[in-house]
Formats: sequence, structure tokens, C-alpha cells
Amino acid sequence: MEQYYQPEIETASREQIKTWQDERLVKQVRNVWDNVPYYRKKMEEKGLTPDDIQSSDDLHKLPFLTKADLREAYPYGLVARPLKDCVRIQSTSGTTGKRVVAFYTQHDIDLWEDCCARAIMAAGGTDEDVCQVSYGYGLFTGGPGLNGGSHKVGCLTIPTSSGNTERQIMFIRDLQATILCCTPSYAAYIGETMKEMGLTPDQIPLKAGIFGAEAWSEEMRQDIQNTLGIKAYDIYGLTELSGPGVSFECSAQTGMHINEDHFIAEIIDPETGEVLPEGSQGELVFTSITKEAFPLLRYRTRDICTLTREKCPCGRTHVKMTKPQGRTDDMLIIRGVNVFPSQIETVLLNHGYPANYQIIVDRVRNTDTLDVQVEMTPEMFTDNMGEITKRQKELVDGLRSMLGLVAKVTLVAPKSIVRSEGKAVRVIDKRKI
Ligand code: DLL
Repeated sequence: MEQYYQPEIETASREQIKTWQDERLVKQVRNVWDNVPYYRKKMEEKGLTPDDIQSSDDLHKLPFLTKADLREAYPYGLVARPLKDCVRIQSTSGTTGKRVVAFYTQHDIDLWEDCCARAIMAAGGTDEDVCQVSYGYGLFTGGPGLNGGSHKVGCLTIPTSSGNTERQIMFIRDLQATILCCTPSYAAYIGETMKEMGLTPDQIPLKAGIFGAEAWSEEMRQDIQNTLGIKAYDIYGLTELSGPGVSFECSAQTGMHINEDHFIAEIIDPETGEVLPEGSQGELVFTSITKEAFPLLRYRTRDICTLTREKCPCGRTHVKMTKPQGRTDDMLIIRGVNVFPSQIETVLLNHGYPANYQIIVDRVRNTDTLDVQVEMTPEMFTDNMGEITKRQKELVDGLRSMLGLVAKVTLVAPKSIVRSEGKAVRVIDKRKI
């Protein structure tokens, strides 16, 4: 039986959802116009006043907001509430440029935790569960978000944060954790470590995992599900909009329901900015209609995916997004060919390799090079060069048919690629340096 945290919202009629969106958008536009000079200026530049936005059908008139705006307005320029009403900040890891700093009122935190609670219940969680949260705690939104959601569901929550993998496994076993929340790459690492400790899936009490914060393929899902003996659910979100729980997977495991009572989603052509019809692949754009402290209108996520409103067997009526296929900014252009790391991952996992790999792009004598380093599993490990050459060639062929490109493949020894406890670093592009 499918269970919901907020059934009346999660299964509301499409008309009801549209009504919520219309009313909340109009209110939000008025709010930013009145309280955020940065937005007012952007709207004025487009010749808009709040009266131009009468419903969500007018959303397309509003200007986009990008990471560049966030940088320009850093740190307080987009805050819509007096600071005395704000109770928390969270922030991204800021690997490129300035960090994103997002602000929350207590009400914002409450709604964010509701979204995470929806995700946990969609993964089968109840107040009988023991939920181990192994996302990082601190500025990163993963730990605090899922922690709050777990409390709301009433799970016994283990806030381990990430790292110290043996201790993670000890807690899972001793405290009989049934739900694990972490990045998919850390879940794979925990699974690998358990295997090395001689543990089989039936000796691990986990039944479900809620994994997100980075791209992961269907093949990686199968792998994790098999190693840990669980059902693995995807969860998506970004700091700018709150954190995890913007969307989440249900029992159907075919895409993530976007919490449309809080976020309006659009898909645009990343080149032209034109809104694309349902079913098209493009860049995901979000408008937060219930946020108080840090409302973002038409924020360009740079994530590429597709939306579908096809009826979902779980009974939820909110639109579903596919797993992000990549980001407009992590798409590699190699010898003129568009390559997403996720495509490479699919080939590797389809050939039986673990998701421990690194993609190194360089430019040698004006030609781009693509070097994929892949770890062998301990079972495959051999020093028979003939065997290794044969395996490498199989992968080169697989990559060629997936990408239309010739890559260099190097098989490396088990455990030689650094494991990640948070988001994995898959790509090293030396061309930019
Ligand atoms: O990663 C929030 C989060 C925490 C989501 C825990 C899920 C679980 P940021 O650090 O701001 O926030 O990074 C946001 O990560 O724009 C996507 O590119 C990527 N991302 C997040 N979830 C997924 C996912 C958190 N399920 C950026 N699949 C987003 C693929 C994801 N990419």
C-alpha cells in the first residue's frame, strides 16, 4: 500500500495544484517587488509590474534568475525578510566561484522538512523505522534536510553525517537501521566495504535508501540495490531552493515527483530561453512560491531533464522529472561531440565495472583527448596483460558506440581511485587550467 506524508496535497487534483500555484505565484511576485530591490529592478528592466502576473500562465513573462545574479546579490541582496526573521543559512560547497548562501525562516525550514518527510514516506518509511542520515551535516543541505524529514516522519534518526565508514556499518548493524540516506557514491562505497567485511545483503537490516545530490545511472541503482539488498530511491534538490526534497521518487522508481505546491517547474531551451512543451528535454527552471526568506523566481538550475504528467501508479499527481541527464555546465564537448559523464558511467556499469572511475580530458597538440580510468573489481583483477588489453578494448568499443568517440581506457587496480563520502569528483578537465 502506497503511503503519503501529506496525502491531501500529494494526490490533489491537477486543478487544485494549478489554483495553489496561481495564488501563490501572484503573492510571491508582489512580495519580491515590495521587499527585494534587486527583483524590482529586474522586473522594471522588462517593463513589468506585479499586475502583469495574474496567474501561473504569466510566469514566462518574468526574467530568469541565474547563478550570476546570486553572485552579484551576494550575500544579502535577495533576502526578502528582515534578518531578525531568518533563523538559518545553508550553503553550497562552492567549487566554482563564490558560494551560494541561502536563507531560511523557521517556516521555510518547516516546509523544507515536510518535503523531505514526503520523500522518506514515499520510500516506505514510517515511525517504526530507524533512519541513518549519512549525508554531510553543516553547511551542506543533505544532512539537515533529511534529518528534519526523518524527525517529522517519526523515525528513530541516527545523525552519523558522512565519513568513518566502518562506524557507519557498525551503527547500521547494531542499531538495526532500515533506511540509509547518503549520496549514491557513498552508498556504493558503504556497500563495497560491507562486502569486504564478508557481509551479505541478508545480514544487513537496511530495506531502503534515499540517495541524491549527484547524478547516478540506472545501472548504478541496480548495483547498489543488489549489494545492500534494498530498494534505492532518488531524491533531488538544490541549496538555492531549500535543499533535498524539491523532488523525490515513489515506489514506481520512474522519475521524481516535484513538490508542485512549493515549486513551479519549467523546461527551457538553454540556448534561447524559450519554454519548451511537455516531454521535451531541456534545462530545468524553478520558481519557489512558498519561500519566505529566499524566494527565487525562474531560477535556472542548469540541470537537464524532461518533465512528464503521465499518471503515476503511486497515486501522486505532481509532475515527474527524469533523473537529470547532466548539467549544461558539466557537459563536456570533446572533439565537437557532446558527452555527459552519465553516458560513460552507463557503459562501464553495463560491462560489469563498479562506479569507481575518473574521466580525464586534456588537449594534446590541439586535439581533445578523453581518458577513462576504471577500477577493476577484485574478482576481475589480474596481471595477465593479454586479458587486460582485451577488456580495455571491449570498453573502448562500448564507449565508441555510445558516444561516437574513441576514448583511451585504462583499467586500474581495485581501490586505486579515491572514494567519496559526499559528492564524487568524476571529471578532471585539464583543458581549462
Ligand atoms: O545537492 C541538495 C541535495 C542533498 C539533494 C541531498 C539530494 C540529496 P547542492 O549542493 O546545491 O544541493 O547541489 C545541487 O546537485 O543542481 C544537481 O546538479 C545536483 N543534484 C542534486 N540531486 C541530484 C540527483 C544538493 N538526485 C545540484 N540527481 C543540482 C542528479 C542531482 N543530480
